[in-house]
Formats: sequence, C-alpha cells, structure tokens
Amino acid sequence: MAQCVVSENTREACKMSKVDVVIGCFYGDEGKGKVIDYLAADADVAVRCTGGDNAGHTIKANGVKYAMHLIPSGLLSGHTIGVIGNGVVLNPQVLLEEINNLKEHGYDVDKYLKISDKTHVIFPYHSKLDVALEKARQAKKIGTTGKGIGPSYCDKYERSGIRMGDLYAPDFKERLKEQTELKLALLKVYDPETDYTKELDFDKMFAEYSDYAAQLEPYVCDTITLLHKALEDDKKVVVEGAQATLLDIDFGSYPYVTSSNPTIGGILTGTGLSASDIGNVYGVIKAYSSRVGEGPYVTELLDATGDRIRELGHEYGTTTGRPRRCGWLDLVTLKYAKRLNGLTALSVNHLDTIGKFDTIKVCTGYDVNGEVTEDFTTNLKVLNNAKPVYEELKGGWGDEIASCKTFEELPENAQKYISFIEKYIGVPVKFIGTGADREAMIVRA
Ligand code: 2SA
Ligand code: MG
Repeated sequence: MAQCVVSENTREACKMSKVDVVIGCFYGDEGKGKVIDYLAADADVAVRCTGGDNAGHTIKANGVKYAMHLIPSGLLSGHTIGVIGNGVVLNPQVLLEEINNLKEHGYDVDKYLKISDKTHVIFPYHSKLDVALEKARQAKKIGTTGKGIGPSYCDKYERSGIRMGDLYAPDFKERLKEQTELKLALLKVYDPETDYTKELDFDKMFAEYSDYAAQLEPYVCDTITLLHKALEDDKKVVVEGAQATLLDIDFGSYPYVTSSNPTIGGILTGTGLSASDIGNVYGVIKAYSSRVGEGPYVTELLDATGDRIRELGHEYGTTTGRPRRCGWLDLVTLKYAKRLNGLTALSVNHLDTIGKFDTIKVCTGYDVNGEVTEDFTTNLKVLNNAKPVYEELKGGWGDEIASCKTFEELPENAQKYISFIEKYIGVPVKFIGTGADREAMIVRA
C-alpha cells in the first residue's frame, strides 16, 4: 500500500482549529461585537462574510464608541487585519466614511484593511429599489433597513451584479449604464409616482463611483488566498457574523428575513474558508430577546415589561435607530440555532439588564394548539399560533455584577440563570456580558 506523504506534524496541525466563528442566534443585536472584540485581541485576521451596512456592531475602544457597519470590528484591536469577504454587499460611500473615521482616530487602515475583489457593490439604485419594494408591499412589509441589501443580492444571483473587481474593468461604465437604465425601468413599475431620473443620474453616479473605486483600489485583493495563506502560516482567524440565525434567507422566518445566510454555511461561502477550518462556533444571545422589523416573535412582550426591557437594555437600532421589539429569552429558538450552526459555546449578554427584574421568565416550549413542542419551526402559521410556555427564575441582581470577574463571584440567582440555559441547550456558556463596557465580561475557561 502506498504510504501517506503527509507527515504526522502536518496532520496534527490540520486538526487544530484556527478559525473562530461568532454567530447571532436570534434576530440580530445580540452584542456580537463584544465577543468579537475579545477574540480579536489575539486574532491575526478578522473577517466579515455576509450582509452589508444593514449590520452594526457597536464597539467601545480606548474610550471612543465606534458603530462599525462594514469594516470588521476586529480591526479596532490595532494589530488585526480586517477582511471584507466575498459574501458581503458593500456600499462604498459608507465604507469610506468608516475608513476616514478610523483614520482620524489614528488607525492604520491602509495597512490592515482588505476587500475581496468578489464583494458585490451596492449602488444608489439598490437602496431606491429596496425602499420602493417595501412601499409596494403595503400591508406585507418586511421592515428592511432600506440599505439596498436585498436588491443587491438579487443582482448577484441573477448574475448581473457589479463586484469590487469589476469597478476596474474596461466595461464598468457600460455595465453601470445598462444597470441604471434597467433599474429605472423597474422603479417605474414599483413606484410610478416618483421620478427617479434625477436621483439616479448616470453621469453623476459614474463619476462618484469612479472616485470611490480609485480610493478603495489599494484595499482590493484576492482575500481567499490571503485567508488560506494566513491559516497555512498558523495565523488565527475570527469570522464576524452579521445579522443572525432567524434572519437567514433559508432558515429564518421567510419572508421576514435578510437576503443572505448569516448561519454557518454563509460563513464558508462568504469567505472561501472550508468546513474543516472551523473550530469554535460561538453563538451570541442576550439574556432576553429582541427583534427589529416585521415577522413572528413568540416571546414578544407588547406590554410594560417589554417597554422596560427596551429602556433598560437601550434597545434601539444602531443602523436605523428603530425601537426594537423586546421579550423574554426563548430557548426553543436557541436550540434551533444550536442545531443549525453546531454551536460549541455560548455568549450571553445583558445579564445585568435582566437581573433588574425580580422574576424572570424563560421560554422552554411552544404550545401549539394544546401540544407543547421544543422544536422550532419556520412555518409562519405554526409560529403565529404558538404560545410560549415559560419557566420562572429568580432575578434581583443588577448593575453590581459589572465588577464580577469570575462566574463564582456572580450572585447565586445569576449563576442559576446561566446554568439553566446551559442545561437546556447542552452547550457551555463561555462569555457572560455583565455591563455596557467592553471590559464588563466574564470569560470562563
Ligand atoms: P434587510 O435590510 O433586507 O437586511 O432587512 C431584512 C430584515 O432583516 C432585519 N435586519 C436586522 N435586524 C437586526 N439587526 C440587524 N443588523 C444589525 C446587526 C443591527 C444593528 O447585525 O446586529 O446593530 O443595527 C439587521 N439587519 C437586517 C431587518 O430589520 C428586516 O426585518
Ligand atoms: Mg447590532
């Protein structure tokens, strides 16, 4: 039999996981940025893989608060390369604002930012279409962010999208002209009352995008090779999930979803990493739940308790400023997120916030027409009919936990809350967010 030419050392190295992944388990805004920030401290590369500037990670670094929409927030560590992967849809204007802001705060963006040549570009007609489509949906609105995400992914899958690399091709002008005309015709169908010809003036758009292209050119490269070379050089990579499991185009509550795969599959297709490169998959949740936009939400509280969670947790969107819908933690949904993503550990944020309630409810089952199930479904009819089955746990702690550095230092009820989640899901809670500051986090071994 032929001998295997791969040495034992290489085989061992292959087994070591070098890519940590951070995924939102519910509807976004779980506080992924905080974990990413922690992991980036010893990561060499941080990658964004899906979505666009509909994402917003708020990070506080050196006393400054940054709302990161496109640049991987790992770059804020000061020594981590930030990669915008091929699965992202990119609005160059937003990106340039972010680049300039970081430069003003002393970040060497020119050294650390890389953009995939395959990343699709968002043009003004995408956002116009996004808003016009929402308007045309009338009573059946999705509640999109209006950033042009859906229409841009439509172009990608229809194979007419313009990618970062295409901005430098000789036919860019011709393709942009063709797309602008097509989109103007479409807008006329969806929103016949508005004249878009001035807002989508081709010459102006071409001049603007040619300027953006020139400014961004130094960052554009083959990020797939870059990532794999980094792994071959034993570098540590963190993938920053955007949006969340229940907003997944395939696995979320369709059509109330975003237009990409924020789940584990999107991590691979949006970066070019392979399944066997993935090691830790960190699922991020809050100690309660929230949602922006339309769609089913079984544990939503439309009462004073929901309002109190919103105020205590400052639940207003980073991207759009919209007040978020709020409710108790839903473990049925979390179990679904665990199954889909293969979560290896959890991060629970806002433990301080939920501890301000004396009694906390946690959803452990859905009552669907008298039958209790622990299995989530995206069937809207079932979801809209499902009534949460709650278990009550004792709260009564609060801000004082911000100074706790270990799990053991937490008040007994707070420990019990975390242990309850772990027992139900069967996944350890590794990170616990105990306050707004980035340092306010317990990291368990
Ligand atoms: P779109 O604009 O097409 O993606 O909107 C479709 C639906 O997806 C929802 N959506 C989001 N919901 C929560 N958070 C989002 N992004 C940030 C994040 C949040 C932030 O990644 O954490 O900090 O502002 C996000 N992006 C899209 C949207 O409300 C629609 O329901
Ligand atoms: Mg967010």
